[in-house]
Amino acid sequence: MKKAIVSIFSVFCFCVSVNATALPDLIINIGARSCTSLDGMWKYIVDPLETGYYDYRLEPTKDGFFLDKKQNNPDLIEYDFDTSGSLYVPRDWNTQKPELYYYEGCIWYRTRFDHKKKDDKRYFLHFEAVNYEAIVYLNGKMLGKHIGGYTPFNFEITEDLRVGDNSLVVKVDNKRRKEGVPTNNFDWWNYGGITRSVTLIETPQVFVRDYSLRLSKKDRNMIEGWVQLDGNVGPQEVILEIPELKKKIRLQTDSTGKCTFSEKARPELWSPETPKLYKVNWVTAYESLSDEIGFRTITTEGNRIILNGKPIFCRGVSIHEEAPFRNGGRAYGKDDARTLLGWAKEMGCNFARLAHYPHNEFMVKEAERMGIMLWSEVPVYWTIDWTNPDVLQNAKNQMREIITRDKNRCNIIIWSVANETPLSDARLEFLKSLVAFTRQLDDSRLISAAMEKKEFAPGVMTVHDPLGEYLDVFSFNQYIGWYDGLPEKCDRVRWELPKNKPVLISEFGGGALYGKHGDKTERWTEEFQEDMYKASIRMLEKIEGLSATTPWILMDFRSPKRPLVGIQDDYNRKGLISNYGKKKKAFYIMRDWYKKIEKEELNNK
Ligand code: GCB
Repeated sequence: MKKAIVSIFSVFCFCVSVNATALPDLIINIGARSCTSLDGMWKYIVDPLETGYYDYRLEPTKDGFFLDKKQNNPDLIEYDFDTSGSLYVPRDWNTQKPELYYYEGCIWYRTRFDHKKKDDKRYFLHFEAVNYEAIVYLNGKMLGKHIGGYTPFNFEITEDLRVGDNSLVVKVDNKRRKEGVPTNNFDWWNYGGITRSVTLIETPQVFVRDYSLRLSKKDRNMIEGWVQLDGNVGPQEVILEIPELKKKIRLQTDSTGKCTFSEKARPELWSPETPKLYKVNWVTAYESLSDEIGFRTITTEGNRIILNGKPIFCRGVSIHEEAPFRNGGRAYGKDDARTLLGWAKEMGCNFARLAHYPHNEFMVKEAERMGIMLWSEVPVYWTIDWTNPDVLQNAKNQMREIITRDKNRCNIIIWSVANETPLSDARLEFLKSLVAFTRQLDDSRLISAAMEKKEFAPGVMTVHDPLGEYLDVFSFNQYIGWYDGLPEKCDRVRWELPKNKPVLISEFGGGALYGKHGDKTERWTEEFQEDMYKASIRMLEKIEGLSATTPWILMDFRSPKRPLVGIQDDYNRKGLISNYGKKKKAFYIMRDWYKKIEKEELNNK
C-alpha cells in the first residue's frame, strides 16, 4: 500500500503543477478493466466569478461549492446542486443549453454515486478529457488539478471512496488564456465541459497499469515491449499471451514492477488493406487484461513514407472532433467515429489527420480497425507563448498523456508537434525541445508539424522553416486559390521543396455552403470549391516527392471566427461534407483522385 500512496502522491503533484516532470501514473486500456461508468446527467452551477472557489478577497475559500452542502436552515448556503439544472456527461455544455452557447468560464459539475467498496481492491477515477482545466473533489476533498482539454488523467481514490453515497464535484474552466495550449486564438469552438467519459475503475491491489507491445524497429522477426505493474509489487510474474501466434511469454518484473522484453515472432503485419489485429492478454496472479494489437513498421526513405518496408502514398483528410448530424458539438463515441471515418473511407482515404488536438480513443481505435493510418497532434497552434517554460511543460504533458494512451495503436504513424506557428528563435527552441521529448518517449513513429509556405519569388513556392530539419515528414499548409489568389493561381506556381524528406500537404481547400450553386467564379458556391479542388490537384500532381495530403477538412465545423450570416453562421465551411452529412461536389473530386492513386499503386505492386 505504501507504493499506492507514493503513486497517488505523484499523480497529485503532477496534476497541481504544470512544472512537474514525472510521468503521470496513467492507467491505459480502460475499456478492458472492471469499470463503473459515471456518465449520465450531472448537476451543474454556472459560476462566472468563481464564487464557489474564491472568497470576497479572491483567496481560495475553504467553504466552496466542492463541499456540496445541502440546504440546512438556518445556515446560509447560497448554492444547491440538487435544485440546479443538469448537463449530460460526456458532452460539451455549449450545445446542450442555448444560454451556454458562447460561455467560456467556470462551471461546477456534480454527480453522486453509491459504490460497494471491496477491501481487497483499489479504486481510481478516470477522466478521458475535460476542457480545459479541471479541479476534482471527492467528498469535499481535492484530488488534484489537470490542465489540457483533450487528454486523459486519473486519481487513486481507494482511501477516499466511501461505502454508500459519494459526492464527486469537478470545477471545469474553459477560459482561454495567453499561457494556454492552445492559447487565446484558434479557429474552432472552445467547447467546454466534461467532454469525454468519467469512469470508476476497480483494480486488484497489484495491477497492470501500462504496457507497450510492438514490432521491433530493428528486426521484423521480433516483437518487443514492456509492462508496468502498479502496487506494492516486488518481483512478479506476468505472462503475455498471444494465442494466434501461439505465444505464452513468461516475464519477470523487477522490484519496481517493470519488465522489458523482446521475443522472436513473425506476426502478419497491419496495413490499410489488411488491418490485422491480434488479441493479447496480460496475465498476472491477480488479473487478466486483454487488448488487440497490430504490428507494423513505419519509416522514411528519401522522400517516401515506408510502411512495412514498402512506399505508401497517404491519401488523407483532416478531421475535427465535431459531431456529425447534430447541430455542432464535440463528437463522442463509436457511432460518431464510425460516421466520420466511414466518410473518409468512402473518399478513398487510408490516412487521416486528427486536427488540432488529441481526439477521443474511439476515433483512434475505430480507425485502427478500419485500416486508417493517423496523424495525431497536440494543440500547439498559432501564437503560443514561446518563452514561458510552463507553456512548454504543458505542451509536453499533453504529448506525454496522448502517447501514454495511444502508444499501442499501430495506426498512429505521425505525432505532430505544432500547427502554423510563426517563425522566431524562441519558437524554434520550444519546438525543438518538444520534438526531442516526443522522440524520447516514442521512437517508433514519425514526427512532423504543419508549417507554412512562402512565395519567395513570384510564382515560386517554398517552405522556409528551420524546424523542417528536425522533422521526419516535411508538412505544410497552403491555401493557394482561397486565401492566396484564385484557383487559377494553382496552375501558375512552381514548388521548391526538400528532396530528402517526404512532403505532406497538411491543409488545402476552401469554403462552400452545401446546396449553394452558381458559377465556378462565385465564392462560397459548391462549384467554386469544386474548381479549386480540381486546380489544387493539378498542382499537387506536379509536386515531386509528394507523399501525403490531408485536405482541409472532412466536415464543416463550428468556429466563432466565422460569423458571415447566411453562409457561415458560425461554421467553418471548408468541409467536403456539411455538418448534416451532405456531400459537396468537391468531395467527389477528391474521391476520384484518391481512387486513381490507389489504382496506380495497386498496378505498380
Ligand atoms: C488553417 C488552420 C486551420 C483553419 C484553416 C482555415 O491554416 O490550420 O485551423 O481552420 O486554416 O480554415 O482557415
